[in-house]
Amino acid sequence: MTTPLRLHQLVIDNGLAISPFVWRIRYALAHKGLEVEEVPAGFTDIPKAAGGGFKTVPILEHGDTRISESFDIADYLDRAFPDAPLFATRGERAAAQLFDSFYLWSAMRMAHGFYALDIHNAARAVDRPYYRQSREARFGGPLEEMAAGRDAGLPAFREALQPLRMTLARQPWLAGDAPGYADYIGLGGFLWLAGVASAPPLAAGDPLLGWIDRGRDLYGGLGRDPRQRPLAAPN
Ligand SMILES: N[C@@H](CCC(=O)N[C@@H](CS)C(=O)NCC(=O)O)C(=O)O
Repeated sequence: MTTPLRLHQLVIDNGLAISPFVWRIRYALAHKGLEVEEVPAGFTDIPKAAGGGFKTVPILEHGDTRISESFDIADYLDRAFPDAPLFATRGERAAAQLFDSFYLWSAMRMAHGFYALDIHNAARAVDRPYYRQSREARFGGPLEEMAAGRDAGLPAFREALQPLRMTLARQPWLAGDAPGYADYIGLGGFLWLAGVASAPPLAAGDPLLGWIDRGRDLYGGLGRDPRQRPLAAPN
Protein backbone atom coordinates (compact mmCIF):
# COMPACT_ATOMS: atom_id res chain seq x y z
CA MET A 1 0.00 0.00 0.00
CA THR A 2 1.36 3.43 -0.86
CA THR A 3 1.82 6.00 1.88
CA PRO A 4 -0.84 8.72 1.54
CA LEU A 5 0.08 12.35 0.86
CA ARG A 6 -1.70 15.14 2.73
CA LEU A 7 -1.52 18.79 1.71
CA HIS A 8 -2.49 21.46 4.24
CA GLN A 9 -3.83 24.51 2.52
CA LEU A 10 -5.36 27.90 3.20
CA VAL A 11 -9.09 28.33 2.66
CA ILE A 12 -11.37 31.35 2.70
CA ASP A 13 -14.95 31.54 3.92
CA ASN A 14 -16.48 29.91 0.82
CA GLY A 15 -14.07 26.96 1.10
CA LEU A 16 -11.86 27.94 -1.85
CA ALA A 17 -8.14 27.28 -1.43
CA ILE A 18 -6.38 30.49 -2.41
CA SER A 19 -2.69 30.44 -1.47
CA PRO A 20 -0.49 30.90 -4.55
CA PHE A 21 2.14 28.73 -2.87
CA VAL A 22 -0.36 25.92 -2.33
CA TRP A 23 -1.54 26.21 -5.93
CA ARG A 24 1.92 25.51 -7.29
CA ILE A 25 2.13 22.36 -5.15
CA ARG A 26 -1.33 21.21 -6.24
CA TYR A 27 -0.08 21.51 -9.81
CA ALA A 28 3.20 19.80 -8.96
CA LEU A 29 1.32 16.83 -7.50
CA ALA A 30 -0.96 16.65 -10.55
CA HIS A 31 2.09 16.90 -12.84
CA LYS A 32 3.37 13.72 -11.22
CA GLY A 33 -0.05 12.08 -11.27
CA LEU A 34 -0.11 11.81 -7.47
CA GLU A 35 -3.28 11.58 -5.40
CA VAL A 36 -3.41 13.86 -2.38
CA GLU A 37 -5.72 14.44 0.53
CA GLU A 38 -6.30 18.18 0.88
CA VAL A 39 -6.66 19.46 4.44
CA PRO A 40 -8.24 22.92 4.78
CA ALA A 41 -7.01 25.53 7.27
CA GLY A 42 -7.98 29.15 7.82
CA PHE A 43 -5.25 31.71 8.56
CA THR A 44 -5.53 31.22 12.32
CA ASP A 45 -5.48 27.40 12.03
CA ILE A 46 -2.08 27.30 10.32
CA PRO A 47 0.03 27.24 13.53
CA LYS A 48 -1.85 24.06 14.60
CA ALA A 49 -1.85 22.36 11.18
CA ALA A 50 0.00 19.08 10.66
CA GLY A 51 0.62 18.75 14.40
CA GLY A 52 1.92 22.31 14.79
CA GLY A 53 5.26 24.03 14.38
CA PHE A 54 4.72 25.62 10.96
CA LYS A 55 4.06 29.26 10.17
CA THR A 56 2.91 28.95 6.56
CA VAL A 57 1.14 26.67 4.13
CA PRO A 58 1.65 24.63 2.04
CA ILE A 59 2.61 21.86 4.43
CA LEU A 60 3.01 18.37 3.00
CA GLU A 61 2.73 15.22 5.11
CA HIS A 62 3.98 11.91 3.77
CA GLY A 63 4.53 9.16 6.32
CA ASP A 64 6.87 10.58 8.95
CA THR A 65 7.83 13.52 6.73
CA ARG A 66 6.25 16.91 7.44
CA ILE A 67 7.59 19.69 5.30
CA SER A 68 6.74 23.33 4.49
CA GLU A 69 8.19 25.91 2.04
CA SER A 70 6.96 25.25 -1.48
CA PHE A 71 10.42 24.86 -3.07
CA ASP A 72 11.43 22.36 -0.38
CA ILE A 73 8.20 20.46 -1.01
CA ALA A 74 8.86 20.43 -4.77
CA ASP A 75 12.39 19.08 -4.12
CA TYR A 76 10.97 16.44 -1.78
CA LEU A 77 8.44 15.35 -4.39
CA ASP A 78 11.22 14.98 -6.96
CA ARG A 79 13.24 12.86 -4.53
CA ALA A 80 10.35 10.70 -3.37
CA PHE A 81 8.65 10.42 -6.78
CA PRO A 82 11.35 10.81 -9.44
CA ASP A 83 9.02 10.16 -12.41
CA ALA A 84 7.88 13.28 -14.30
CA PRO A 85 10.49 15.49 -12.59
CA LEU A 86 9.61 19.06 -11.74
CA PHE A 87 13.28 19.94 -12.20
CA ALA A 88 15.13 17.71 -14.65
CA THR A 89 18.41 19.54 -13.93
CA ARG A 90 19.79 21.83 -11.25
CA GLY A 91 19.83 24.57 -13.90
CA GLU A 92 16.11 24.17 -14.47
CA ARG A 93 15.52 24.45 -10.74
CA ALA A 94 17.68 27.58 -10.55
CA ALA A 95 15.78 29.17 -13.45
CA ALA A 96 12.45 28.46 -11.71
CA GLN A 97 13.81 29.96 -8.50
CA LEU A 98 14.93 33.09 -10.34
CA PHE A 99 11.53 33.44 -11.99
CA ASP A 100 9.83 32.97 -8.62
CA SER A 101 11.84 35.77 -7.03
CA PHE A 102 11.25 38.19 -9.91
CA TYR A 103 7.56 37.39 -10.13
CA LEU A 104 6.91 37.77 -6.42
CA TRP A 105 8.95 40.91 -6.04
CA SER A 106 8.03 42.75 -9.23
CA ALA A 107 4.40 41.79 -9.76
CA MET A 108 2.66 39.77 -7.08
CA ARG A 109 3.88 41.92 -4.19
CA MET A 110 2.09 44.86 -5.82
CA ALA A 111 -1.07 42.82 -6.36
CA HIS A 112 -0.98 41.74 -2.71
CA GLY A 113 -1.42 45.35 -1.62
CA PHE A 114 -4.22 46.03 -4.10
CA TYR A 115 -6.12 42.86 -3.18
CA ALA A 116 -5.38 42.56 0.55
CA LEU A 117 -8.77 44.08 1.43
CA ASP A 118 -10.47 41.53 -0.86
CA ILE A 119 -8.55 38.72 0.84
CA HIS A 120 -9.61 40.09 4.21
CA ASN A 121 -13.27 40.29 3.18
CA ALA A 122 -13.21 36.80 1.67
CA ALA A 123 -11.46 35.22 4.68
CA ARG A 124 -13.41 33.35 7.35
CA ALA A 125 -14.82 35.86 9.87
CA VAL A 126 -12.69 34.29 12.61
CA ASP A 127 -9.51 34.95 10.58
CA ARG A 128 -10.20 38.57 9.60
CA PRO A 129 -8.81 40.37 12.68
CA TYR A 130 -5.53 38.41 12.44
CA TYR A 131 -5.28 39.01 8.70
CA ARG A 132 -5.92 42.75 9.03
CA GLN A 133 -3.52 43.23 11.92
CA SER A 134 -0.68 41.21 10.35
CA ARG A 135 -1.01 42.70 6.86
CA GLU A 136 -1.43 46.27 8.05
CA ALA A 137 1.75 45.85 10.11
CA ARG A 138 3.52 44.45 7.04
CA PHE A 139 2.29 47.09 4.58
CA GLY A 140 2.43 49.97 7.05
CA GLY A 141 -1.13 51.24 6.49
CA PRO A 142 -4.83 50.37 6.44
CA LEU A 143 -6.01 47.74 3.94
CA GLU A 144 -8.59 50.25 2.70
CA GLU A 145 -5.84 52.72 1.78
CA MET A 146 -4.00 50.10 -0.30
CA ALA A 147 -7.21 49.06 -2.03
CA ALA A 148 -7.97 52.71 -2.83
CA GLY A 149 -4.76 52.82 -4.87
CA ARG A 150 -5.78 49.83 -6.97
CA ASP A 151 -7.32 51.53 -10.03
CA ALA A 152 -4.35 53.88 -10.33
CA GLY A 153 -1.87 51.07 -9.63
CA LEU A 154 -3.14 48.23 -11.82
CA PRO A 155 -1.48 49.55 -15.02
CA ALA A 156 1.92 49.20 -13.29
CA PHE A 157 1.04 45.64 -12.23
CA ARG A 158 0.07 44.76 -15.81
CA GLU A 159 3.29 46.34 -17.11
CA ALA A 160 5.34 44.28 -14.63
CA LEU A 161 3.95 41.13 -16.29
CA GLN A 162 5.45 42.06 -19.67
CA PRO A 163 8.36 39.56 -19.34
CA LEU A 164 5.78 36.75 -19.15
CA ARG A 165 4.08 37.99 -22.34
CA MET A 166 7.45 38.25 -24.12
CA THR A 167 8.35 34.70 -23.10
CA LEU A 168 4.96 33.28 -24.07
CA ALA A 169 5.16 34.95 -27.49
CA ARG A 170 8.06 32.58 -28.24
CA GLN A 171 7.01 29.36 -26.52
CA PRO A 172 3.70 27.89 -25.34
CA TRP A 173 4.67 27.57 -21.67
CA LEU A 174 7.00 29.48 -19.37
CA ALA A 175 8.89 26.21 -18.86
CA GLY A 176 9.21 25.67 -22.66
CA ASP A 177 7.35 23.19 -24.85
CA ALA A 178 5.44 21.59 -21.98
CA PRO A 179 4.05 22.99 -18.73
CA GLY A 180 6.46 22.94 -15.80
CA TYR A 181 7.12 24.41 -12.39
CA ALA A 182 7.61 27.98 -13.69
CA ASP A 183 4.08 27.79 -15.13
CA TYR A 184 2.74 26.46 -11.84
CA ILE A 185 4.35 29.39 -10.02
CA GLY A 186 2.92 31.84 -12.53
CA LEU A 187 -0.55 30.30 -12.59
CA GLY A 188 -0.61 30.13 -8.79
CA GLY A 189 -0.43 33.92 -8.64
CA PHE A 190 -3.43 34.32 -10.92
CA LEU A 191 -5.46 31.60 -9.22
CA TRP A 192 -4.84 33.35 -5.90
CA LEU A 193 -6.28 36.56 -7.38
CA ALA A 194 -9.15 34.64 -9.02
CA GLY A 195 -10.13 33.45 -5.55
CA VAL A 196 -10.77 36.93 -4.19
CA ALA A 197 -10.61 39.74 -6.78
CA SER A 198 -13.55 42.16 -6.57
CA ALA A 199 -12.13 43.88 -9.68
CA PRO A 200 -10.27 42.04 -12.47
CA PRO A 201 -6.49 42.40 -12.33
CA LEU A 202 -5.97 42.09 -16.11
CA ALA A 203 -7.24 44.16 -19.01
CA ALA A 204 -9.67 42.60 -21.49
CA GLY A 205 -7.80 40.80 -24.26
CA ASP A 206 -4.51 40.52 -22.37
CA PRO A 207 -2.45 37.91 -24.27
CA LEU A 208 -1.64 36.27 -20.93
CA LEU A 209 -5.24 35.08 -20.75
CA GLY A 210 -4.62 32.37 -23.37
CA TRP A 211 -1.82 30.86 -21.28
CA ILE A 212 -3.85 31.21 -18.08
CA ASP A 213 -6.83 29.45 -19.70
CA ARG A 214 -4.65 26.59 -20.95
CA GLY A 215 -3.08 26.33 -17.51
CA ARG A 216 -6.44 26.19 -15.77
CA ASP A 217 -7.54 23.41 -18.11
CA LEU A 218 -4.53 21.22 -17.24
CA TYR A 219 -5.04 18.03 -15.23
CA GLY A 220 -8.79 17.84 -15.70
CA GLY A 221 -9.45 21.55 -15.11
CA LEU A 222 -7.52 21.74 -11.83
CA GLY A 223 -7.48 25.55 -11.96
CA ARG A 224 -11.21 26.00 -12.49
CA ASP A 225 -13.86 26.48 -9.83
CA PRO A 226 -17.28 28.15 -10.17
CA ARG A 227 -16.53 30.24 -7.07
CA GLN A 228 -13.63 32.00 -8.79
CA ARG A 229 -13.94 35.56 -10.03
CA PRO A 230 -13.03 37.00 -13.45
CA LEU A 231 -9.37 37.79 -14.07
CA ALA A 232 -10.22 40.21 -16.87
CA ALA A 233 -13.18 42.33 -17.90
CA PRO A 234 -15.14 40.78 -20.79
CA ASN A 235 -13.98 41.86 -24.27
N1 LIG B 1 7.94 30.87 1.14
C1 LIG B 1 6.71 30.17 1.48
C2 LIG B 1 5.57 31.16 1.51
C3 LIG B 1 4.26 30.54 1.96
C4 LIG B 1 3.26 31.57 2.43
O1 LIG B 1 3.58 32.78 2.57
N2 LIG B 1 2.04 31.11 2.70
C5 LIG B 1 1.03 32.01 3.24
C6 LIG B 1 -0.29 31.80 2.50
S1 LIG B 1 -0.21 32.45 0.88
C7 LIG B 1 0.77 31.65 4.69
O2 LIG B 1 0.72 30.50 5.05
N3 LIG B 1 0.60 32.67 5.54
C8 LIG B 1 0.35 32.43 6.92
C9 LIG B 1 0.02 33.68 7.65
O3 LIG B 1 -0.16 34.71 7.02
O4 LIG B 1 -0.09 33.62 8.87
C10 LIG B 1 6.49 29.05 0.46
O5 LIG B 1 7.04 29.14 -0.66
O6 LIG B 1 5.85 28.05 0.81
